[in-house]
Amino acid sequence: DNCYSKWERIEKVKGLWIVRNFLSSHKQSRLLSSIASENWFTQPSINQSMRFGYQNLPRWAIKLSDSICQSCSSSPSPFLQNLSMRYPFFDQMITNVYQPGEGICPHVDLLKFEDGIAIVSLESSCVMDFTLGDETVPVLLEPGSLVMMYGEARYVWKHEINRKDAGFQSWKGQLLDQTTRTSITLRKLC
Ligand code: AKG
Repeated sequence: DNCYSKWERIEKVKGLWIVRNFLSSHKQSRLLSSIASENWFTQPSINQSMRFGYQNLPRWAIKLSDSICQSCSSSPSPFLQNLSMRYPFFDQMITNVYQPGEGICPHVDLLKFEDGIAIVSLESSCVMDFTLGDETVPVLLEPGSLVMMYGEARYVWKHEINRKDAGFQSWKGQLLDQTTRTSITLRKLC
């Protein structure tokens, strides 16, 4: 099906796009089961799993990568259309599990990764802040959403998730109900 209309450009941050309903709730559950069956997160001290190399990606990550690629090919962004011809599309994956109150400090992704980075969000909604100088652009990441970053969004703006304030985050004046959040970040090594 054509995902064209689902792509939303975050105007203030050049190169930042989101597909809010990228994964149906059924697909989100299936993905969470696949992640659970990897047995990566059996101890509370382990909250991240990384895979390097296309061959080392789990089957579900390859399927996810394929569907992101397909969606990019029919996106309104010429950059993403062109990116969809890259092969492999992604060859590195990080799955992160964040407990309430946990986030990630402001950063620009390492230069060893090519342009064109995907983040798929599962479970708890959160706000990701994009910052450049004294400007901050908050973006709500709902479960099942896909974010694509390239160009300025990837190389110039920092991104962060700050859930530290006593575990609270708000969006448009509403407190977000914070639970565990799982994310899958897909990238390609240079
Ligand atoms: C990173 O791993 O560099 C991230 O920014 C992860 C973001 C996320 O978990 O949503």
